[in-house]
Amino acid sequence: MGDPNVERTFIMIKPDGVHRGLVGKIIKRFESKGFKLVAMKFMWPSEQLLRQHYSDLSNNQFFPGFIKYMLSGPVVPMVWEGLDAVKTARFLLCAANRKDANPGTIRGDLCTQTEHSGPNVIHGADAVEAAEREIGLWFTEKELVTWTRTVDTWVYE
Ligand code: IDP
Ligand code: MG
Repeated sequence: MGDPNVERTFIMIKPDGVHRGLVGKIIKRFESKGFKLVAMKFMWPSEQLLRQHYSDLSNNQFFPGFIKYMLSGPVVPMVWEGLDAVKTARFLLCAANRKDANPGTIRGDLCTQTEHSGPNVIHGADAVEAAEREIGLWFTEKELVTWTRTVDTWVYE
């Protein structure tokens, strides 16, 4: 186990989050939680990249519709670093299915309809290994910025 303070997670604002103008609000949640931004892009992903990213879902009946949704606009892939970043980010997101997402969480507050779990604003890696794989898919090593927040010298002794 590495130092949990430097765990990294992969987060992506999905097309509905971008179309609905929720980018700033979502980024704010991670900043407020004390996470440090390591990388971020604004891009319209290729179908190939999305199929690679979501390869474990490809046998599901909903997959073709899901890919169409994910191709419906640009997305904001990001890497955030912090204490237990993967697990903590999943708590901030909450359940994929909107009716199970608690108020106060990103999905609970921002997802609108409740009958299925399609457009749900945000993706978050569900394990450390998944985060590493996903970071490698969306970012080059050079795009991951190593920096120290000046505030950290006050927060962490
Ligand atoms: P997660 O995003 O919380 O990790 P997963 O079950 O891993 O949830 O599913 C990945 C994504 O696939 C979901 O966020 C959602 O956008 C989509 N998805 C999952 N189940 C369904 C479904 O039954 N219909 C449509 N889309 C689905
Ligand atoms: Mg998942």
